[in-house]
Amino acid sequence: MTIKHTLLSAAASAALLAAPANAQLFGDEVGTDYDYDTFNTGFNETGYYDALDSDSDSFLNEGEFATGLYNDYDRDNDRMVSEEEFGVGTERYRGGDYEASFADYDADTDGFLNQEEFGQFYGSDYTGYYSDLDTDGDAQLSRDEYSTGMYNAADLDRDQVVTVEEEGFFEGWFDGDDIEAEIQEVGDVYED
Ligand SMILES: [Ca+2]
Ligand SMILES: [Ca+2]
Ligand SMILES: [Ca+2]
Ligand SMILES: [Ca+2]
Repeated sequence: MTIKHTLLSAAASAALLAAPANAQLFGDEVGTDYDYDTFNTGFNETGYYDALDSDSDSFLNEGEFATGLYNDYDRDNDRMVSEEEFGVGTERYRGGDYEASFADYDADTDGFLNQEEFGQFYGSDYTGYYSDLDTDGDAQLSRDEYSTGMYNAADLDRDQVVTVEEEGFFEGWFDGDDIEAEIQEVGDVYED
């Protein structure tokens, strides 16, 4: 997968800037399409990235990224990834055609992936995803690399606009839950 952010044409940006300021993605009521810059400004105000950056060095190392991924897969916040959550998360990040077998990673066959089991899955299926997001290749995700990567992941049709429908990618991200507390509870998932 190639992750590359292309700037919108000036005309398209101007049209988007003229759109209503109300934003569904970041909590208001009226749906709004997002170009990258508008998204990025709103995203940085949410504190989401800072919550993932648990050692506060302003980068996401691979462990911090994996913990955030686990937290996102775990839709119902019971700190376990069910088979259904596994399917939803994998389709969201990797697309509907991506093949990954839950049973391969549920080592104790209790029907859930805990952090250690998910870490095995991460190590086998996501390290390349992380390096794709790391566009400058320094083995760290900067704030911009992360927000660009997530924006592009949400932009399913790759038209450089995240429409209200495509915003479903971020469902549950900015719902007012204490993401920092969630991340602490998840703890370590993967160490490279
Ligand atoms: Ca960090
Ligand atoms: Ca769960
Ligand atoms: Ca980087
Ligand atoms: Ca799109």
